[in-house]
Amino acid sequence: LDLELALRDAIEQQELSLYYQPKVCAKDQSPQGFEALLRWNRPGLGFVPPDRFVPIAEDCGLIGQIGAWALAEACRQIACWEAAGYGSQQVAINVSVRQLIHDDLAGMIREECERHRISPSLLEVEVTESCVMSNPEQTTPVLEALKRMQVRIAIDDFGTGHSSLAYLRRLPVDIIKIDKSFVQEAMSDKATAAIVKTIIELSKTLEMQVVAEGVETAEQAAMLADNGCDSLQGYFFSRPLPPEDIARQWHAGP
Ligand code: G
Ligand code: G
Ligand code: MN
Ligand code: NA
Repeated sequence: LDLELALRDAIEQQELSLYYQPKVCAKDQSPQGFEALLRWNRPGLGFVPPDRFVPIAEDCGLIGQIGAWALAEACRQIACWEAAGYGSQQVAINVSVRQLIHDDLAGMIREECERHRISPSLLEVEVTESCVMSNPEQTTPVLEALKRMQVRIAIDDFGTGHSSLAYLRRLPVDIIKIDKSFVQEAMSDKATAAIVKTIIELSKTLEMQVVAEGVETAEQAAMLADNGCDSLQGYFFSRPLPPEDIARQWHAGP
């Protein structure tokens, strides 16, 4: 409850920020875009992990406000990097099921992209399988509306939720993100390695891009590239960083 009150304040006091984690091409490790991740820095107390405050925000109805802020901030950042001569960068945002069902996400994205004069095709929306499958009748039309606007759709944490493969085929999904738990176990466990290969093959069959999350070692990166994974993300390449550090370490100068 304390945290809920503090979180209400955090929005007004501008204590929230976005960090960005690079995604690289598996073949040549060239940068391909970024995932935006919420950070809450409480004055004098340090960072509260999103695993703690996002569920609270979802339960108490603050996630709409926070999600709207994150979307606007990501669009502002894309425009800012473009203006600085860093080119058009692809940015993924994480979206909760409430935002998908109760907010006019497509309308909000259209508005923010117009405001900042950026192409909606630079945005990627990450949703979990459980989020989509919990209410396919309501979530599917939203995803289809986003798709028509050329927003890219990624299924996050793939393999951990209740997925329906039959349903996945009919969703307008562009990208599958292999959950980091599989990536981390694949080197020591044959069955998990087989799951990773199967997800990669599935994504090829469905003509989707496949991204591996949680890549922490060169061995994992090599195994994933050898098996045809398209993109890699994880601490081996970079932790999530504030935008100043991204500009310094990841954007080639103008
Ligand atoms: O940043 P970190 O890797 O600790 O993120 C932990 C969790 O918080 C992840 O599951 C991530 O999807 C979620 N998360 C991070 N940023 C956002 C956001 O902007 N919106 C929502 N809904 N979830 C987020
Ligand atoms: O659920 P989602 O995939 O949106 O969240 C990504 C989470 O994974 C974030 O909390 C991010 O900080 C974390 N993360 C990103 N790369 C790595 C990694 O290489 N190892 C581990 N353990 N966590 C990672
Ligand atoms: Mn994510
Ligand atoms: Na994930």
